[in-house]
Amino acid sequence: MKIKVFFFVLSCFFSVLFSFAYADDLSYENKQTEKFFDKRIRRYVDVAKGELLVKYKDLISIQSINTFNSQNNLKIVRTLSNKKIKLLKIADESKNSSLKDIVDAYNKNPLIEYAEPNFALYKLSVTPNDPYYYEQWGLPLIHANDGWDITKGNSDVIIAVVDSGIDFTHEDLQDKVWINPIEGSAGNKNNGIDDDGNGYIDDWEGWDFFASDNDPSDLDGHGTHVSGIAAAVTNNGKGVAGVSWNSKIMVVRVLNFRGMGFVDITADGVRYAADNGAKVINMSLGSYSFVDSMNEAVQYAYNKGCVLVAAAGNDGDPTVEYPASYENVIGVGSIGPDNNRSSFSTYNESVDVCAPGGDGGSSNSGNILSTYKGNAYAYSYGTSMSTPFVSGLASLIFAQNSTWANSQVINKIVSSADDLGTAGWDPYYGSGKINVYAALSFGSSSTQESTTKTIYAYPNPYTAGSSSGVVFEGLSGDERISIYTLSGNLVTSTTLTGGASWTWNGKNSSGAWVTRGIYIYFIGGSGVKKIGKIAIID
Ligand SMILES: [Ca+2]
Ligand SMILES: [Ca+2]
Ligand SMILES: [Ca+2]
Ligand SMILES: [Ca+2]
Repeated sequence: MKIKVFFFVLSCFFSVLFSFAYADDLSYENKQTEKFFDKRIRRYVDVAKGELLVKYKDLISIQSINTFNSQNNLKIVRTLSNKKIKLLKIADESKNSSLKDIVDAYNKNPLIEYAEPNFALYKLSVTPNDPYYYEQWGLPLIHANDGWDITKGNSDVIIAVVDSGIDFTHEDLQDKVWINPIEGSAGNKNNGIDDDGNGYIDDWEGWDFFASDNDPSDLDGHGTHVSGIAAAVTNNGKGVAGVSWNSKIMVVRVLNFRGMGFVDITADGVRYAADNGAKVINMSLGSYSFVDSMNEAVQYAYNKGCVLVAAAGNDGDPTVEYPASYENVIGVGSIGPDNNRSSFSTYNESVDVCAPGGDGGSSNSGNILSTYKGNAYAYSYGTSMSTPFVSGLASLIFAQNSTWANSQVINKIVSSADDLGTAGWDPYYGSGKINVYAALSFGSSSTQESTTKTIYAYPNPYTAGSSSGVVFEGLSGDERISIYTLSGNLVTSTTLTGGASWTWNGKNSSGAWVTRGIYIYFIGGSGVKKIGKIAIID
């Protein structure tokens, strides 16, 4: 009994407070809303309860305004900066006035230019409802949540994950798998016929290049983890969020149950992705050797319009890894939650940008949570994890700009990155941390296609000890150049501090002449990745 009395007193108090509030000014912090059916968009929206914005025509008398307002149970509470517009509110809330009827009545009055409810607005930053999203520090770190206001991707943009396959039964991935439209249609799925004539029989959900069959299920877990980072089913109330909510994942299995593969099938896998409609190819894998057949497959896919993204490596030193070091591949380094380079992240000319890859620590919280085989979720770290963040971003840019060339997408990713480390491009962070929001904010503005830099190195072959050395021309003056042996040992390295040319004197970093043979040079810089061979002869 006492409790009821208490509530009665309290409600009286509040009603007094509210009437006072809107009579004086409007209490915006506590303003109530009601639902209003907006005929123009045919849906219910939130509007301020009992409020109306009215624009009066010129030469209307204050008397006629007041008369019409009181006939409709309204009173003026505020004049907007545009003095012709008044905010009106229901004067006596005990009378049952319908906002819809009031709006209609005011719009029919010839003295009134227009009348409309005081529509509510909401902040537009997107927080997906996936329960583990709050563990996914990597997504806000690259401003993915802000970027999702602009686009959440498009199912026409396919990301090929060239990896260990995928867990097709995973609750947070199964709806995202690319289905080959011809092989996947009824009757064609497992009929033993190569219905689309692409050379792979019944490849309706990707291909297993390791086992040469049509079941690229993940026996390792790596490919499932990578796939979830790029494009897990997002905002489904389950598991994790992916960078691209709507892209499809093409499953290309080239790594076995231990996460090991070979370049022959990987090269075929990259070509398969390019030939079957992938726009983005994620390669969270690498080896130390330059392989012509693999490089040719990468360039083939690039020339078909794909954006290729590869992990820089987990050696924590400048050791060169491929495919990240091939030309036209976005090489990705790793950062931890503090924006510092992960200690394991390879630093060299291959690094174009960096993305979250974990701190490599023993506590999970600094590492990357994603989907895992067995319909599970797991933490992992490595530049393998950084790479699909960039692939996801590439797919969002393609979704926003469907006519763009791959070079424009690459340019946008690099040019919108947040610089880290020393100013400008550097071998630790590349051009910086990817920024999804920045990449999409001005995404539709025209972007220059990356100018293909022509850099010459001559004479080549070079006779050791002759003339002045091997001259590199066509440089911008801020690049880093490294010379390696064919087996990957660093001979010498320099970071330019100006000048359009640089000369290698044919000596190693200790000042000794190198022996005859083939050497590989790498040139890295902002939007620049050049690789070439120099022959040293006696
Ligand atoms: Ca086929
Ligand atoms: Ca078939
Ligand atoms: Ca999810
Ligand atoms: Ca930098």
